Amino acid sequence: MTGANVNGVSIDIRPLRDDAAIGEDAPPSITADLLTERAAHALGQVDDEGLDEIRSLRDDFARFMMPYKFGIDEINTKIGILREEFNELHAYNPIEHVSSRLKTPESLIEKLVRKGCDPSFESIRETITDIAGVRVTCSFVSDVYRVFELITAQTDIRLVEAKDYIANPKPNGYKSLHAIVEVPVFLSDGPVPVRVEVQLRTIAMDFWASLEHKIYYKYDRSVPAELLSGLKDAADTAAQLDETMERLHSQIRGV
Ligand code: 0O2
Repeated sequence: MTGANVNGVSIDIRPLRDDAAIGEDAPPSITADLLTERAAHALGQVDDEGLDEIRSLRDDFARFMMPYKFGIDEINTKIGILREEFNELHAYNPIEHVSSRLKTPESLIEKLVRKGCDPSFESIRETITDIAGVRVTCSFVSDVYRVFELITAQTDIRLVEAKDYIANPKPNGYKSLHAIVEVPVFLSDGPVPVRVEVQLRTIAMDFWASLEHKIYYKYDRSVPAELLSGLKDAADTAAQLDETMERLHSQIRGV
């Protein structure tokens, strides 16, 4: 077997780097470029029934993930409204930057394994609370708490859990305020409560967390002690900067 149709996509099953066989005029498809020889061989063993199962699993997964995307849309709309209102009516805006992401299948599987979670959709829904994530970056620590209050006080939002890593930083120095919220998403057959993790932090905390995240993955979670201690120092410096900025901000505003 040299070709297959998986999930409606034509797959050219030829070993990796078999450039001569692919030829310059080969039509675009998920070709040998993307498949290792082993993966190509494994795919070649899948019969029609197997392909149907793969297709059905793909559809179930897409159906499972879809509400999370809509949950992100709902939270982004809420934050966008707050942001616009502050811009229009107030002298300054507490929200500097907003980003969002759906957890990748790889990251989801890694977390399932790490948490020893049963691989059923029901238990994934219960255990993995950051499949949908929205990150809000604020200028000052007081803004972080203010935006948290404004979001969680909305009547259609249910606060499932708050993790205050600003008051109680993680041992590595990580600071952020996490709100796991449930927001209703209105699908054609009715409303579905969807969990979204909203991470709120200052610019300094965000700067630190992005670097730490990169280092953590670069060293595959076994970060050398020297770097860990450097990161902890940097977290302390970031915290001092936040304190100073907050003080100056209060002075300017005459608080
Ligand atoms: P990604 O790549 O951002 O999706 P946990 O057991 O801590 O992994 P849990 O119980 O969901 O999971 O805890 P928590 O504390 O709410 O962590 C969820 C997310 O917060 C993480 O998702 C990170 O985005 C962020 N986070 C938590 N701790 C740290 C940290 O020490 N450093 C950085 N940079 N980010 C952190 P993921 O799935 O780990 O990663």
